[in-house]
Amino acid sequence: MEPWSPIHGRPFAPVPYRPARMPVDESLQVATQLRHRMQQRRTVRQFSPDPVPEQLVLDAIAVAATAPSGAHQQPWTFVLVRDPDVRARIRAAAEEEERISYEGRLGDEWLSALLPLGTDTHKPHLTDAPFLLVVFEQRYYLDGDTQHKHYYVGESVGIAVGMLLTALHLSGLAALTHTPSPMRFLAEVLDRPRNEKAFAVIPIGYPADDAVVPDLVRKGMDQVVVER
Ligand code: IYR
Repeated sequence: MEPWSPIHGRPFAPVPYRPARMPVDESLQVATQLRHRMQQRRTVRQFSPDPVPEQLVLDAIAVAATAPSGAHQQPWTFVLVRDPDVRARIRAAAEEEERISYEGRLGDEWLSALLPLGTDTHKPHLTDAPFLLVVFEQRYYLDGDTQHKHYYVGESVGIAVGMLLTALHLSGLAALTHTPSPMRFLAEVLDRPRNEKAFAVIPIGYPADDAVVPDLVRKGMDQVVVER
């Protein structure tokens, strides 16, 4: 059987990997700081109009694109939407889908799970945040008309988005992971090929001066870690 890789077209040769070993006390310091900084990450829904250097967003995308992926197929596309008209169309379509969702499509159980967060159909951040990033998962690889399977697509793109959110936060930016449902309109508005399916819409910027977030509590370590 021949090795197959859409990007490289050849097997990956084993090359030495010898990162300098970090002294343990330094590791512990870094880990504590990181843990503290990540505790401060919050999903933000009100953005400042203040401009954001595009390089910060590109650097965060570059971090996301280092994520591990099934068979190293890197099944993601990050569409950075600039055009105000396109953003207005995305907002209008998303708000229309959300209207149907909040008016009943979600069902009572889902709606009551959202009540503590206070979300609604109003999505001003889609047009107002300095950047709008739409992440697509590549359901399969498209080579002309030929389709090749991709593996663990949702897991791979989910990990990449997690890394993106971490990078944005550590660079001082705020983001919102928005998943309008259904999201088919995004592939249409952004003219994506048929192998791509929207995964999340991520407005990015600085929090508005008067931004508020729900006073939520994160699970403690004793609730998330089990040792055996
Ligand atoms: N997509 C809707 C509803 C929504 C769903 C979940 I799960 C959330 O954590 C938040 C919102 C919306 O964006 O309002």
